[in-house]
Amino acid sequence: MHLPKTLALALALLPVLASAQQKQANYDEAAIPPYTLPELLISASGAKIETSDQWATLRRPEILALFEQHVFGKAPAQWGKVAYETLSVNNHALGGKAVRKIVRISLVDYPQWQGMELMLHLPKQGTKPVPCFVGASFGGNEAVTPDSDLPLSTRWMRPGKDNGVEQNRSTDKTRGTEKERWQLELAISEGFAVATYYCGDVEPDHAEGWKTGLRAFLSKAGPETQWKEGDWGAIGAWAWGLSRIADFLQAEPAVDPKKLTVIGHSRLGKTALWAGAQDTRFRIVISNNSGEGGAALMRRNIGETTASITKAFPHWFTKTYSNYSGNESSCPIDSHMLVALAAPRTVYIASAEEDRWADPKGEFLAGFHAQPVFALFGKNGYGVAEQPPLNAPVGETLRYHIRTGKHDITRYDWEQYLRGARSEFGL
Ligand code: GTR
Repeated sequence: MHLPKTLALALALLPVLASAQQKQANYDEAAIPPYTLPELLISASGAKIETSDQWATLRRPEILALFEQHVFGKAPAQWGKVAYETLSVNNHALGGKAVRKIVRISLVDYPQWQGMELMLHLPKQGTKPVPCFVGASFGGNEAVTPDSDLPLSTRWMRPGKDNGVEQNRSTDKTRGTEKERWQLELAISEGFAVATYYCGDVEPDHAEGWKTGLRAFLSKAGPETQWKEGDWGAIGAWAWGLSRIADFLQAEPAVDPKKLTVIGHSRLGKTALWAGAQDTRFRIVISNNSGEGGAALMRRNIGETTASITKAFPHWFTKTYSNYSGNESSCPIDSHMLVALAAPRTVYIASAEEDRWADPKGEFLAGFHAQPVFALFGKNGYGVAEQPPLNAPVGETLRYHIRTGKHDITRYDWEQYLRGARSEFGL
């Protein structure tokens, strides 16, 4: 399908708008207006939360509902029967080190939706079920793997500087363009499986993408749907996709379903946080440079703001979220609460020095201010009161690092995540 000209133009202008917004943003700590974070440990009725039980039964459900209502929207409760179809198995993937399966996950009652193509890389040796990373990718499976034998995805792709996408479609030049971001060989060599899917299989990442995505297909009105305040956005839909992978992995004999880690970078880091908040099967939640709408505190007006994100990417969130543009203090949540929703499971937040747009300090502080909830469970948090120096990871159940370099997910980041996961899973 070709996009209408106006939409194609708007998409072409997005990078220009984004870089203009990034240049004009505030980067001065001293210019952040004073703020007070919403209370984590006082319930809506004013009750003090003093035990892990009170947190789990009273406060956690309240906060989850607030995030649905004000930020990400509420996912539908039902989608009928799910079908799994193995499309291919390659026993010699990654130079013979891995087995790679491609499995289509689709919905029996919603055949209009083409489904999502899960790509699962498994270590070759060993008989014991292995822990598994689960994440969404920016491009098709052919972008993630360094192997060149996969058919190219035929779905809509967002053009990027170096992703080989032409006329919104993958080309042979797209192959392997995300391989640095997905350190498959490293993970496999340490005994981990990695499950990925292209986020655009669930919903193409542009303002009109929902019309050809899961959100429209699950709604009775289809592409005529009028999105109301509180309805789910693209991040909610992408997070739904991650949970469908977790479903599949419950019955995959090569994977230990009790050792799942959800991971994501940037917009897909926001997605990982939201998936981890809702789906407790994810034992570790990794936010890599997730920034505004992810780990960064929204009340810190520095770098990207609620106003800029909801203007550039209105489709990521529920409509209600944009009401807090320039008015963050009236929002009943902030990102420390999103991190706290994962307690007592492990959360790893990572920033990059040059990624000022994502507000590294705000990302650090979200974990810092979530610590009281982890403490209710007897869990140790960062173990430090200040953002640590560059390339010096800290923490236990709450982990953090800031590395040198720009907005990205790198081998260094993966090395730290793997170390965290080994310690969490006692490996
Ligand atoms: C930026 C956006 C960020 C971040 C990033 C990405 O343009 O402003 O919130 O999510 O995209 O996903 O790479």
